[in-house]
Amino acid sequence: MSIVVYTYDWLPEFPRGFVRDLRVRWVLEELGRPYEVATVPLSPKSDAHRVMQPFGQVPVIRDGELTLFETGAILLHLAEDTLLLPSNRRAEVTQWLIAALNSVEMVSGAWMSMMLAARISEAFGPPSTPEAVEFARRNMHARLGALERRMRDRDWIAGAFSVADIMMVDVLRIPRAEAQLNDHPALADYVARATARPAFCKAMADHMAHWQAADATREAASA
Ligand SMILES: N[C@@H](CCC(=O)N[C@@H](CS)C(=O)NCC(=O)O)C(=O)O
Repeated sequence: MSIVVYTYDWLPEFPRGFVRDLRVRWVLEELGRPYEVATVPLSPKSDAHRVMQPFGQVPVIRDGELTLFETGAILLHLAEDTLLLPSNRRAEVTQWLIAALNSVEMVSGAWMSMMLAARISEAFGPPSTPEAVEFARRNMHARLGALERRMRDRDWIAGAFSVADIMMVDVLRIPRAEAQLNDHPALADYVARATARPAFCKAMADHMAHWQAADATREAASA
């Protein structure tokens, strides 16, 4: 039975390409597993959505009888018993997948939300909070520096390419898009290497096509 990946029915331009259904699509492409995409309304959030994802977020997957949210749990579930989570490297790969979420994304996410707050306040007032953004940025770079040192002498984070690389690289894509990897060349190369993979390219093309189709549906509805 094919897996169903839930994402939003539509989103404005700026988060497209970074919505976390991308990491789920990427794993499925790496594994060559077919999947369907279903949508939940962005606004207002529906009760049916909150039953599947208590925080009203995406992605969610349905795999047979199982409904699962949290991309960490989804990636581990999908990678189980595959080359993306081999039993002889299971502990190490899991360690790095969790490091992506809990040590890197935790600080890059905090920095990102301050950046967004500062950008919004620049546009609409009250005054922005540059010191707070700078504090979060330094915090993130301390973590990125440690990761940079590890990636200087290896291609992938935990031995051969694994589900931990999918998680880590997807977390690093936002700092890279905001030019935060310019002083971390090993990390920039790592992201470039991973995102050159055919599975990533296919996942990204399908992810963006979804948003283009959503624009067309919206335009047709408002015509
Ligand atoms: N920890 C969650 C985070 C999910 C998340 O932040 N989803 C975003 C899209 S990438 C979302 O739905 N944001 C809208 C909201 O929080 O209302 C995971 O990894 O699945």
